[in-house]
Amino acid sequence: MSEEEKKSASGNYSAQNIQVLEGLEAVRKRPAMYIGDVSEKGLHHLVYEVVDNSIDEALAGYCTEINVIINEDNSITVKDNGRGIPVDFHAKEKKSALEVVLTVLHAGGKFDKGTYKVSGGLHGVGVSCVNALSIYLKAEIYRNGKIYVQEYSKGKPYSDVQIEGETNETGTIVTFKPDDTIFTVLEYRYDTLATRLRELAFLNAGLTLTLTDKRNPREDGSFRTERFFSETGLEEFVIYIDKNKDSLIQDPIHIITEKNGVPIEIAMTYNDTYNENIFSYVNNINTIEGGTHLTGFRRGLSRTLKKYAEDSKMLEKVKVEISGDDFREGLTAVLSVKVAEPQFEGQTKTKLGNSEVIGAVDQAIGEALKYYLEEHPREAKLIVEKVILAATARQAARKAREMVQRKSPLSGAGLPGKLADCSSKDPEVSEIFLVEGDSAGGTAKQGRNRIFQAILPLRGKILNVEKAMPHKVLESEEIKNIYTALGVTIGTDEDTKELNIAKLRYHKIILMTDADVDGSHIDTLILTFFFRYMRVLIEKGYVYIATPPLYLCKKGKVEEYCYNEQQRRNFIDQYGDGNENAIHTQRYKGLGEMNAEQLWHTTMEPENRLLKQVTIENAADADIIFTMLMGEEVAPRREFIEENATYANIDA
Ligand code: 0RA
Repeated sequence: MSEEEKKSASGNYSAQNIQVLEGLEAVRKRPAMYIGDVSEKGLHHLVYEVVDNSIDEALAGYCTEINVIINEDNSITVKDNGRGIPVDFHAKEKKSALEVVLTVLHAGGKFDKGTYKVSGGLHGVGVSCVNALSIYLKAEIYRNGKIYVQEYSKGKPYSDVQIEGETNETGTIVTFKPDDTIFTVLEYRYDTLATRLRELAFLNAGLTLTLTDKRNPREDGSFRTERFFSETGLEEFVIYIDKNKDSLIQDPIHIITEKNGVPIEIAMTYNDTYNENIFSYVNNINTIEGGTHLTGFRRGLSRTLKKYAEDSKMLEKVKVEISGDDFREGLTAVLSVKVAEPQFEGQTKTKLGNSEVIGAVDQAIGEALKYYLEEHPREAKLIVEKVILAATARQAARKAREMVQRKSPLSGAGLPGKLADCSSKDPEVSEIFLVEGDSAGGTAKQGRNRIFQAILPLRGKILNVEKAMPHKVLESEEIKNIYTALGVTIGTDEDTKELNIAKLRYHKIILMTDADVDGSHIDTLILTFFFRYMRVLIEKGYVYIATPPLYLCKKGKVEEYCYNEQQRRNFIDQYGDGNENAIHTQRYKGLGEMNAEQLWHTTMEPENRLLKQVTIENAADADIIFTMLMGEEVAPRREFIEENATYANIDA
C-alpha cells in the first residue's frame, strides 16, 4: 500500500490526497454553467455552496454549529466549528491544502475519501467556484492552535497563508463578496436564505444553523437574527408543513434506517385534504423532479398498505379498484436519502437516477411501515379507510369525466365557447389571458393582438380546490373551461400528468384581474388550482400575473401610468414639486375602467406591460401558504394576510 493509500484508508487527511482537476478561469468565463445563473438564484447559490462544505463537516461528525451572516455590504460570512480546512503543504501543487480547496474545482470534499461525503450543492462545484466569482474572499482557519488567514480576489490569492494569531478553538470562517461584474443581482434576500437554512436544520437533526442580517440594525443596535435547530429532524419538518392542517394520526410515522449502504430517513402523516405532498431530498438537495428514491417510496407504500388492508380483511366489501394514487391522498411526507455517487438527471438535474436506490427505499419503507401498522391498529384503520374513500371518489370522478366527454364530443378542438382564441398555433409564442369578469373580458378581446393573444373570461371566483373533492374540481364549469382552453386534460394517474403538458396550447398563461382584494383572491384561487392540479405549469415558468396600472397621473400635457405608490410619488415629485394637488390623478379601481386601447397599452402590450412570473421557490413553503390561504382555518389566514403582501414565497 502506498503512503497515500494508507492515509486514505485510515481516514487521516493528507494533502497528497488532493487531485488537481480544473482551473478557475473557466468558471469566470461561463459562470452560469457552474452555478445555474448569475441573477438572484446564482447569487444565493454561492451561500449554499459554502454552507454545504460546513454541512459535510457536520455529517462527518465534527461540526455542531454553522453561522451565516449577511454583512452590511451584502458580503456573506459563513462560520463553522468544525476541524478547520487543512492548511498543510500540498507537494504536487506546491501550495497549501487550503489554497487547493479554494482554487481547484471539485477539490473540496472529493479528496477526503475516508470520510463519508455526500453533501455538496446542487451543482456540487465547491467553494473554489465561489472564490472565482467573488471580488473578495477571506478564509480564516482555526486549527493546530493557530489562526491562519488567506485573502483572494476573483480566485487569485493576495499572498500565501498567513498566521495571524493563536487560538484554542477550531473551525472555518469564509467571507466573500460576489463580483458585481458577474452578478446582475447583488442584494441577498433574508427570507430566501432563512428558508434554506430552516430546511437544512430539519434535514440534519441536531445541527444548529443561525442567520444574522447586519444590513439594517434596529433602533437599539441589534440585528435581525434567527436560530434553526431541529431535535427530531424530518418528523418536525412534516409537522411544520402540515401545521395548518388536521392530521388523521396523532404523530407522524418516522423512519430512520440504512439499506445497502444507503442512509434513508422518512417522515409521513395523513391529513384530511385530498392532496399528495411528498418532498424528497438526496444529499440535502430537494429533488423536485423526483427519481428512483421516490419510486421506491411509492412502491413500498402501496404494496405495504395494500397487503395490510387485504390481510385485515378491510377490502372484502370494497368493489372499486385501488390505484397507487389512492394510497397517497392526504399524504404529507418527506423523504431524505444520502447517496455516495448520485446521478442527477432531468431538465433541472434534480431527478435521482441511481437504480439501486429503488429497492433500498422500497424495502426500508416496507419493513418499517408493516411494523408501524401492526403496532398501531387504530391509526392503520384510519389510513386504510381514507385510502378506500379516495378510491371510491376516484371511481366517481372517472364516471363523471366519461359522462362529460360523451356529452361534448371533441368537435374541432373542443374548445370552450367563451374562449377568444389566437390565430397562432405555436404554443411558444401564444399567450392566454384569464380575465376576471365578462366585461373586462370583452374589453381585452377588443384590445388584444389576436395573432398571439387569446382571451378567456372567467365568471368571478372559481371553485376553491383546497376544499373540494377531486371529482368536484374536474366537474366545475369554470375549471373545465380553463383546462380545455389550455389544451390539457387533468389526468389522475402519473403518466397523464407528464404527457399532458405536451398538448399545452400556450406557454404564457396570464392572470389578469382587478388590482383589489377580490382580484387577488381570484389570482390565489387560480394559482391554488394550478399548484394542486397542474404544478408543472408553474414549475416550467408558464404562469404569469398581469399588473394593470393603479393610477394615471397628469400634469399639463405629461401623462404617466403608475403601477405602484412609489411611481406615483416620483411623478408628484418630478412634475408637481412634491405637491400632490398640482397633479391630476385618475385612480383605476378595476380593469373595467380602462377602454380597450388603454388596457392593451398598459397591461397587455409586450413592450410596456409588467408581467410577474409565478415561481415556486420552495414547494414546502408554497404548500403551507396555499393551505393557509385557502383552507378552513381562518385565524392563520388573517394573520398571514395582515403580515405579508399577497404572495410571500410564491414570488409572484
Ligand atoms: C477535509 C479534511 C478536514 C477538514 C475539512 C475537509 C473541512 C472542510 C471545510 C469546509 C468548510 N468547513 C470545513 N471544515 C473542515 C480535516 C481532516 C483532519 O483534521 O484530519
